[in-house]
Amino acid sequence: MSDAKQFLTEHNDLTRRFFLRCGVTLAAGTAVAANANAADTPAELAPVLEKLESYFTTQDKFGDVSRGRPVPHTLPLAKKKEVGLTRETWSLDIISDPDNPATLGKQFTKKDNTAIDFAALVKLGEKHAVRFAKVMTCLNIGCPLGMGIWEGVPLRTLVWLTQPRENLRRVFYYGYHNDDPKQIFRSSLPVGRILEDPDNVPPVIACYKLNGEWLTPERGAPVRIVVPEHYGYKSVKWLTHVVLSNLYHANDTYGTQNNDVDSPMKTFAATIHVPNEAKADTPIPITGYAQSGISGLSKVQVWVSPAGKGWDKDDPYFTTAPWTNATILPLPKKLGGDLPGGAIPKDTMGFDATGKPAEWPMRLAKAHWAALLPGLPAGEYTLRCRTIDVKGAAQPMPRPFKKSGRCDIEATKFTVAG
Ligand SMILES: Nc1nc2c(c(=O)[nH]1)N[C@H]1C(S)=C(S)[C@@H](COP(=O)(O)O)O[C@H]1N2
Ligand SMILES: [Mo]
Repeated sequence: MSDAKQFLTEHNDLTRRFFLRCGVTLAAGTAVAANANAADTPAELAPVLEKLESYFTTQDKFGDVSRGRPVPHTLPLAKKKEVGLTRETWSLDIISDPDNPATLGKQFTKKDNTAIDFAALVKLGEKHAVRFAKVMTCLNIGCPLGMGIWEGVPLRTLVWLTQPRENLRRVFYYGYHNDDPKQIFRSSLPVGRILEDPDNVPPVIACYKLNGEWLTPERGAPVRIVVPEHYGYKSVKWLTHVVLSNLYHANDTYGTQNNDVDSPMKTFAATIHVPNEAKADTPIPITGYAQSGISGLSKVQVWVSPAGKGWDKDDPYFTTAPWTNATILPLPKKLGGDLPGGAIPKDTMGFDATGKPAEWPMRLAKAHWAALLPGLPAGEYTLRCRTIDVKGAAQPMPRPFKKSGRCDIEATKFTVAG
């Protein structure tokens, strides 16, 4: 065994024993029932757990990815009213694609005064609305923009209103873009995805509420699309048009920028807190988040190695490294996100009547994790983290293609001072 491997194996054993000594809360691989602030949390971890971001994100704290000159949510109120970007003035065209027509019994247009207005959408919501938790992540940005409970009418409810008969294979949609075709931001889905939901994935929705409140202009008010299993670009804001088409392939604007527009969200982990400099032989508290993508999340794992030691060339994803399980934290009591009454809204998919999640960690959502590393001798180290999906496959691998969603096995350097 090489020196590096020897060290790592020993360190791994140490880590495992250390975790066990930390009791139930941090026992590797144990289902965590306790709250993050529970009394049996090791003292070293408590301060960094207190500093963790809230589980849900308030609307104004979301990272914003908005195109347009000017960006539509910055328009003055009078202009917003004029162009239909308020709840009172909004309406939605649902039409057949002139270039690849679908055969519809009915179309809804502003021109004919038949477009669906906000009151009609909310009325449909009384019977059909759904709400579900989802993390919003940009395909081109490493970390999630925010975690929310999104609410709206399933897009299929609107599609069925058109009485489609045949030649309908794809649905594309776009939002307000300053009436300038060059600024259009369009996304698309196969019609089958809109009409049916795979596994336990929630429906694609025409969304008007986030965390129990009307969407804010920045988040896409009055109405945006939200696609549960996809990166953010499919969730078009300031929605104005849904187009039913016989096109048989994607025509997303994001695709023209070399992005893989068929790749759903991936599972990966990243750190939030790693000390820049730790003390020798003193336990090191680490926190992070994980995104549960389409293949779910069962474990977060960490691995510390001396910096610059390298690894087998034949094992670029470190599959044989001595990974140790970190602890996935439970849903905290304080949910954040300015949820009304601080509670999960009633009838949110995936939660029971008391607000308890049916499965944890939740798919297509975020989870926080923590680990307490045993003390290390002075030196430079690299901390890596990865995830294991629900089928037991390590993620994110083997997928190095950034354009299908950035997520590496994160590597963070830190120093242990002598
Ligand atoms: N109309 C419109 N919708 C849009 C965008 C845009 O530029 N214009 N950006 C998209 C992208 S690329 C992402 S990642 C998400 C970000 O959503 P957020 O700003 O609410 O966090 O919005 C999507 N919806
Ligand atoms: Mo994005």
